[in-house]
Amino acid sequence: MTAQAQQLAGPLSAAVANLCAGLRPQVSPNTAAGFREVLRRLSAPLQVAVAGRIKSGKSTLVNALIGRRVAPTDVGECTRLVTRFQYGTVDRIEVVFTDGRKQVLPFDANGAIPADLGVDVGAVSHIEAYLTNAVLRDLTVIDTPGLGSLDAASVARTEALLGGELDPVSRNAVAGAEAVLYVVTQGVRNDDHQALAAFTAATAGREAGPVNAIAVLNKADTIAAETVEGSDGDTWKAAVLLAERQAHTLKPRVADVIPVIGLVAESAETGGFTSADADALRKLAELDDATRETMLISADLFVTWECDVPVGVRTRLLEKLDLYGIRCALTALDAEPAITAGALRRRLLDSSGLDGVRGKLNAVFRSRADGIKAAAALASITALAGASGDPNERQRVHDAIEVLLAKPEAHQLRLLEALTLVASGAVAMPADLAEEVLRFGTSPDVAEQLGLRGRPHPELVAHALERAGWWRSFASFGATPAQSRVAHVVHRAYFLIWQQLRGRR
Ligand SMILES: Nc1nc2c(ncn2[C@@H]2O[C@H](COP(=O)(O)OP(=O)(O)OP(=O)(O)O)[C@@H](O)[C@H]2O)c(=O)[nH]1
Ligand SMILES: [Mg+2]
Repeated sequence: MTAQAQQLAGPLSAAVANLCAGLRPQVSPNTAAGFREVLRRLSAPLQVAVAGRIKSGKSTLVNALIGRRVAPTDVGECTRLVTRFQYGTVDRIEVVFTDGRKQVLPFDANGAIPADLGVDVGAVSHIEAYLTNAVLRDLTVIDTPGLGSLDAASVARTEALLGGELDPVSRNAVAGAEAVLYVVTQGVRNDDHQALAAFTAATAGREAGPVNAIAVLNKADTIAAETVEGSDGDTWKAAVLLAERQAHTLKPRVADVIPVIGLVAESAETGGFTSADADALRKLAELDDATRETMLISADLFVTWECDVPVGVRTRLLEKLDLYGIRCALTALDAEPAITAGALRRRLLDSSGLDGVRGKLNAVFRSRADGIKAAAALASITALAGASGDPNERQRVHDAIEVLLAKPEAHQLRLLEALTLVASGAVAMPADLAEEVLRFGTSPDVAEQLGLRGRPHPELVAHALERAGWWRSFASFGATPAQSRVAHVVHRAYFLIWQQLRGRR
């Protein structure tokens, strides 16, 4: 128990682990087996699924985040399988079959998962990749096949893996994702219900919301700036504007939408961008302006136009950076002709927006891993008890959870639950109140949670107290029972902020 307790993400996970361990002797063997799985998962790193439409660049982004080109992109059988990237002390790939068998696989010559596995893919449940990369120490990244693909089998596999406790196979095999990084491209418009449906499928029934879901607007380099009003023809500015608009559509199902160029990020972060590439770019930067401009008009012209840099080298540059990345590199070289290959790589990384994605992952997932894991575990426990078919067992588990949630130290857990209820629409709230509640999920910064960023301290204190009072009376007089439950939690949240702020000065 102590070894396990050390790996728990924090006090909330520990409280739920205790609950789970305490209930285990009181439930049926089946439910107890499920609880054991919940306990095991509580002490593992946060599980983040990367989900989205087919060919939206999920695997490319996974590689960029891990810092290693290990997930196959574009072609191969693996793009139809779920792959879990988790921390290990030795690099190793395992194919897990639906009957539970496992088979170790060699990496291919480039250190990636081979495009062809050499096994019967129909019998494969998923792939486990254990890597020594430090990023994975506190985050397990799950690459998923594109949703919206015609291949119903891979969709079913993904849903089974991400969703579920109730599926007897995955109950024992793999646990579901606790958070989602949802990859969208320019295609998502205000009225794109299909995208939202795909999103719901990606989270496979588990409630997703601002607490455990982030979206990225990927392939930002391919956005036609002239189609985005206010962009002044600047691609990145267009991406930022578009991401804001998509956030408007997707919130509060996601905490935010962040623009990124996964391809450039991957090349810059995984060693894909080499000093030979930098040399080739240097040569291109020295071409006369007219030639350069012509070559940058299209990928076709870039490769076929007469110039000193060999066609093969240009094709490679295009594969690694696409035209936008090449343009960024040439601009950097114009400004600083003697720039080193390393510094050029850094510039490309900066232009990719990956730092923004990492920042969001930290702010939304890493800093709240304890709460997210604890909430997911509670949901699993509830689902397991519900599936047992025994009303007494269900009641016992329900009561135990209520006792846990009533404890003061479980406040953060109740707040996460309230956020998800409001975000998903399960508890209806007037728009202004919903927005106020959801602000608690947007940032760990107290002033921002109050909606008063940059305001003087006394104003924050007064506001927290005023809102605490308001929500308490709303809980008692103005609300439906479901709203009232949320309102009590919000009142408490304001009260705790008030206490904390008052103590500070
Ligand atoms: N221009 C551009 N191309 C990208 C970007 N990200 C990925 N791609 C390309 O898009 C194609 C698909 O990328 P993948 O990473 O395989 O996409 P995926 O979503 O994993 O695809 P499936 O797993 O088959 O659904 C590849 O050719 C990538 O090189 C990007 O930011 N910009
Ligand atoms: Mg893929």
